[in-house]
Amino acid sequence: MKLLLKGFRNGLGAIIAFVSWLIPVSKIKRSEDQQQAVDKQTLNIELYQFFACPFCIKTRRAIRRLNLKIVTRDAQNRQSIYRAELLEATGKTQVPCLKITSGSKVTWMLETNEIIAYLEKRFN
Ligand SMILES: N[C@@H](CCC(=O)N[C@@H](CS)C(=O)NCC(=O)O)C(=O)O
Repeated sequence: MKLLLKGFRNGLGAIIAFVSWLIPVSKIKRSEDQQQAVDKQTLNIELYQFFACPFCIKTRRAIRRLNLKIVTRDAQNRQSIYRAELLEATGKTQVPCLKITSGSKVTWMLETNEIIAYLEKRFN
């Protein structure tokens, strides 16, 4: 039963991911210099996520709209080192989670709305 529910959730998530991919996003346009500066900053940001999670899909759409090159890390696969990292850092495997590295300081940010608000404030 649990396995069936999990399969249904993942299937539904995959459909949402596909539909979201089909719906175009209107991306923010920047000058080449501005975009390069933003790209440099986003080298220090990673999104820990599941491919078919609706919260992650919403976050990825915001990232696309903000025209950010943020690398995604798969935290779904039980063997994934990123899942282990996430668990060690936050005490849970909740996604999406944004990892922000600033020098030696690392911040792990949970909650979709908080992540999107942070990215919009920093890069809008
Ligand atoms: N309140 C959270 C909810 C996120 C959430 O429920 N994520 C699910 C995946 S869709 C999750 O992380 N499940 C795995 C877990 O909690 O270990 C948000 O808005 O980001």
